[in-house]
Amino acid sequence: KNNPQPGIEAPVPGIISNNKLPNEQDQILNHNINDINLSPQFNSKPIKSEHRFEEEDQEWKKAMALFAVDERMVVQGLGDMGRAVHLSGADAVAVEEVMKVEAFNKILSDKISVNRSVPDSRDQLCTRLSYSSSLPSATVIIIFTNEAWSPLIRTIHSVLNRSPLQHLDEILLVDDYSDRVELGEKLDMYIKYRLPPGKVRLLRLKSRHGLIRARLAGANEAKGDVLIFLDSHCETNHQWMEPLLQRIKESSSAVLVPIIDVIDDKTLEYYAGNGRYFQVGGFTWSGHFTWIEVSPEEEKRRGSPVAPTRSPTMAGGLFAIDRNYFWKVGGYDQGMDVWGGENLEMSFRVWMCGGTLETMPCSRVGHIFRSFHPYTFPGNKDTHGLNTARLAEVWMDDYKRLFYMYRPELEKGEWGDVSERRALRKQLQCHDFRWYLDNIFPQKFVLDEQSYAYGRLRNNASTPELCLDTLQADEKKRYDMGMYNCHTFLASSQYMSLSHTGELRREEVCAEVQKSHSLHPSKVFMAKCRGEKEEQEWIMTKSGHLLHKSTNLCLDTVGLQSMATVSATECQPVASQQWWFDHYTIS
Ligand code: UD2
Ligand code: MN
Repeated sequence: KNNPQPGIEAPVPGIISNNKLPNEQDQILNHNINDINLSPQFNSKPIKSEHRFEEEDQEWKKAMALFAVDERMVVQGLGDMGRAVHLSGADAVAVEEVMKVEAFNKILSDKISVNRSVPDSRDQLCTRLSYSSSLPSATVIIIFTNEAWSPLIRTIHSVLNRSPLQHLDEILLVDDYSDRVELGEKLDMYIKYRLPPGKVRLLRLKSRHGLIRARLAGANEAKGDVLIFLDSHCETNHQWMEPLLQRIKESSSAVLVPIIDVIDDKTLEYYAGNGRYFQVGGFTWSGHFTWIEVSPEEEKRRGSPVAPTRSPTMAGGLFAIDRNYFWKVGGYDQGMDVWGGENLEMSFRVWMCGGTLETMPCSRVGHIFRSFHPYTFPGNKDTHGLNTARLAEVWMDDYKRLFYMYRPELEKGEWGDVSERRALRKQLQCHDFRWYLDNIFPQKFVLDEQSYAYGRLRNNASTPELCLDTLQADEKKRYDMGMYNCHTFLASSQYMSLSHTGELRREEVCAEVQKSHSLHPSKVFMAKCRGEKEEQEWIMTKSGHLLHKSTNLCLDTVGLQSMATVSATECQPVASQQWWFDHYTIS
């Protein structure tokens, strides 16, 4: 029912102190549901009008009864200042089950006030910045499909509590055809009786649109000068909106993202990080969003750790854009379904067509990163794959070859009609993808361009011929490189490059030799490329040896037990040390 495809991953939240201050201690909740106090924010009930019609009076009573059920669950002070909460007893058992359905701890979320406070996670320098009193107005667009009640309501309250209301035109909720009961009449009543009049509006879509078309529907209705999109499980931080509006006032083609703070899916802790450290957006050739470090060049260019920081891509859910610029630069691709890919599409498009994409370090918003999507994917389609194929066809020029190497099944062309998007690119006279790589993301490794040799790395000491292979390892962790029968086509698991800087590498990981004082051979393992000369440098000799520079050992298949790992050993003129790449860019 739910989609096993993971959502985006959380960024590294900076250094978090293990020695928490007394007021930062985790909370442990083991209570009896009958002795809890009502949270104070619920005590101020709306005033009952004297001349209320009977019908409305009935509705009001019904609403109050419904809200009272939620209010009784709330434990005062729980999770305040974003503190972690650990449930114990029967609750703890139930949590395990709920996490499998909701992908986050709904039981705990329901107990935490929708108005809870969060720690100010900003860099100290942020408090010294000042913002214009005449900022553009903003419409905050929150789309959702079957979102759980309490995170959605908490998102709304956090915006109301921590935004400059004079600049908030309205919060526009877009319900993407939810069927959870509480998101029906109860939500209408909540907006009517619990939220400030005129600030929150709900748009209900008549069919499932998917997040991309849902955002388009919201943008169509919005009246603010600036559109700010949020996911439906966020908590905004102090002064989160001002830096975004200020920057757009200065540059209307700047598309801005806040730093996305992590709200723990289980304890609902709002991680404060260390203020200064944050990551920006990258991508993989397989078409996925990744978090990357701010490059040293960008650190120099921006001048200050709290200045707008250029980001090659964005995660997608949380961003601000001038409303007119949003439409001018092409809105979104209407042909994209449900989830995935639209964030890279917009990132490439904005950069290639004259805009900028920047992280505003003084704007921070927390987000619950869920490990799967707690909603359906109609038709069980791989919408991330199909949407990404659309963007590759429109924006990536020849570089789409690298995407299709990872996703050969998508090359068949079920992505539909992209002619309108290609026309848009032409009409806007955008740069090409090569320009984007050279200028916006120069540190991105292009497997077959920045290499002396690339393709399968073959060794024929045994028959059939073997190729270096990841053996399906999880490339996020350090792993041992193995050998496997060579594939007849160039599969991504066997793709290796010998880079211009001497790395024997894949997209993100580089080969290293395990230092050992005892007997050879030494293990060869793959670890994150560090751009460091010593441990990750290899030399290809005329005789086809691959010599690891710092150990003076050669890549060797000798003594290969199973088809498991490959090793490095003393260099000798033997077949087990002779290697061939499929392609050489030098002779
Ligand atoms: C990330 C983005 C998300 C989106 C996605 C790529 C962040 C924090 N989140 O995934 O916004 O850009 O990458 O596509 O950057 N929704 C609908 N209709 C649907 C499906 C989803 O309205 O058919 C809503 C959903 O309720 C949520 C939002 O879209 O509010 C994003 O969905 P998600 O939270 O499952 O995506 P996430 O955070 O893994
Ligand atoms: Mn999300």
